Amino acid sequence: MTRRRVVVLLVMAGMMLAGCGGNRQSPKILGGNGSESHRVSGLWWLIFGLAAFVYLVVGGFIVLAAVRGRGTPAGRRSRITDHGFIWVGGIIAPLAILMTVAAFTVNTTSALRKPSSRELRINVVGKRWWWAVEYPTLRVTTANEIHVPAGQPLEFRIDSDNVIHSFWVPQLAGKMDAIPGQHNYLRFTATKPGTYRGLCAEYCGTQHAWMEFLVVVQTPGDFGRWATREQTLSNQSPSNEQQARGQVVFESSACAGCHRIRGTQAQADLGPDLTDVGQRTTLGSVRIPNTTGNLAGWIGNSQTLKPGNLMPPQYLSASDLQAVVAYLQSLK
Ligand code: HEC
Ligand SMILES: [Cu+2]
Repeated sequence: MTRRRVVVLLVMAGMMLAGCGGNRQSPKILGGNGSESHRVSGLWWLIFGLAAFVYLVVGGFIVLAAVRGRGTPAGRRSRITDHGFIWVGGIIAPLAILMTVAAFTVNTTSALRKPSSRELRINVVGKRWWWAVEYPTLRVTTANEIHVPAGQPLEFRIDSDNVIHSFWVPQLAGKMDAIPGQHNYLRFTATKPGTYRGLCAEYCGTQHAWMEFLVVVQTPGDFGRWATREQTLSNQSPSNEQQARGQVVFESSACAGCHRIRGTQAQADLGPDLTDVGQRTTLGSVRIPNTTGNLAGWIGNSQTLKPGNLMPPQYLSASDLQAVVAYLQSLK
């Protein structure tokens, strides 16, 4: 191999490996913090191991052939050994390896889809470009940030009311398409508390790249407290004058035509449910952190942050905007 070829190969390997490790925030495919991803990465390593083995053996023969050269002209004896070699190397070994892979794949696939009686059902709907989240048994609705208890089997029912999206949390489970007019189910158990990033894995329009979400895996106790808090939010009333004014502005302006805040006049579903927006850590499907400045900026003109999204700029006076921000922040 010439020196230039070696350099080119090294650069290419470096580029391929650059995708691994590093940024802790990025979703990892072989994370294995959910029952499903654990099984999938187990299968992945098995296939990788077998493939690497085959690669080394074949590579070894190629090296051997190159080193040995043609040698003496082929006689009768070597032809007979070639025969056995083709039977074993060309038919028996590939068959055994492929059948092993097939058996483990079928086994893994059926284990992934097995329903359990203790499941927590979560309905997720892919919107343009955000995720609506509902816990039918808990009577809780939220958006973009999905809280789940560790250790309990989860059943996600995935839908879309527009184009096809795909729900993917690499560290917890495989992808599941969100298809209009069809319920798809994704079952897994998250094992380790933490916040995991999810994303839309099917191109769905201009803001596809900003259609992310978070899965917040909590201990069962923390999750129970979160759910109880969510259930009481609709009985909450503003605790000061500014927040009360914010609520009036919200209910009497365009906001109420697109958003729902349980327990108020705002009961629309075009935008995310804002009943608990004060406890969310991000806005706009993980576009920006949920801070006072970002919240005001989003309401004023979210088009600069997420061009083409379905929320038009809102023209509020400075004091109305402040009041709405204070009101929304109190919803937690
Ligand atoms: C025409 C419909 C529409 C109107 C009017 C509207 N919104 Fe929205 N809003 C949306 C949509 C759609 C999104 C989601 C955008 C995305 O992430 O792609 C959104 C997102 C938001 C978010 C971020 C929520 C989250 O968790 O990501 C906030 C906060 C918000 N709107 C507040 C308001 C306020 C306050 C008003 C009124 C001043 C308002 N909206 C008016 C449609 C609307
Ligand atoms: Cu999408």
